[in-house]
Amino acid sequence: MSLEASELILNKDGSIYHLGLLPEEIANTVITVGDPARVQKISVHFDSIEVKKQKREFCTHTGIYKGKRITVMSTGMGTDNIDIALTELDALVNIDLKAKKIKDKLTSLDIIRIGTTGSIRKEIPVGSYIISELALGFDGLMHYYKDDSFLKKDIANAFVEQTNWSVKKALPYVVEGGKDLIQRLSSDATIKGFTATNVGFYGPQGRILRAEVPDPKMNDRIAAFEYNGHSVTNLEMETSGIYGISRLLGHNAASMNLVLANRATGEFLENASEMMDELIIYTLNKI
Ligand code: R1P
Repeated sequence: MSLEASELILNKDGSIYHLGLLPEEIANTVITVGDPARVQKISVHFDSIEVKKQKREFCTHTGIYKGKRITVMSTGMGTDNIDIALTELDALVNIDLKAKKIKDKLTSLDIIRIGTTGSIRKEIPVGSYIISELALGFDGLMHYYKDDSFLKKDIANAFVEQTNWSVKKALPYVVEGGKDLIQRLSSDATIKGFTATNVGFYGPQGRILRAEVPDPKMNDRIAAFEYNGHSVTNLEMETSGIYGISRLLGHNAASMNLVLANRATGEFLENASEMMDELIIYTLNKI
């Protein structure tokens, strides 16, 4: 049975709808970043670049770094974009776009996020590199898919109970990253973390400029949560979606994040650009 034109949407040139990419234009190792400007900061290190494409917030470069073919792609901000980016990346490798049929032999991608984040713990200072072993999704994305077998329900339940999480928000979910990939990317230079993914940057992360939030102590309660040795380390906006969709579709994912802000001390990193360059080179040399 082939997929309907309304479900698997292709552009006139046969490329996938939002990413604007053809199957041959992506590598099996994909680096994702939030900021489109970060794509060039990564591909500048490539020995050669074969593809440069941009559609909406999805800017993609594919090239060779030290003999390895790598794609780097921006996703924009948020797990709503991650749903699109990862589902379409999967379609590029696992669906025959011409026949509109799922392939018999499936391909597993390595998906590595290089992002920025805020720490909620005093002991994880700005300038740290956090690699997420687990993600805590406040975004609700994974509740829209049937398979929930890989979700860590005991941790999510304990979180809801301990923090008295408001029922007006989406039910939090917990999902693991790809263990082997995380191990390969870890070293003394990185801190293993449990990353909470929020649906926004201001109210959803407890930032108050003009609009009040119902629970100004939310981040303290998130930081106080502990279950079987798991404590939340940082907040950002993509990792739970990347880990969730990757698990769902059989890909390996790891999320590396530079700590720009420390929400517990109020500090913000001054040499963010240099430290991001270091994280980029570190990651390129490990994958
Ligand atoms: C917010 O400023 C954005 O920065 C972080 C958050 O997850 C969110 O996307 O990541 P990126 O720097 O990768 O965009």
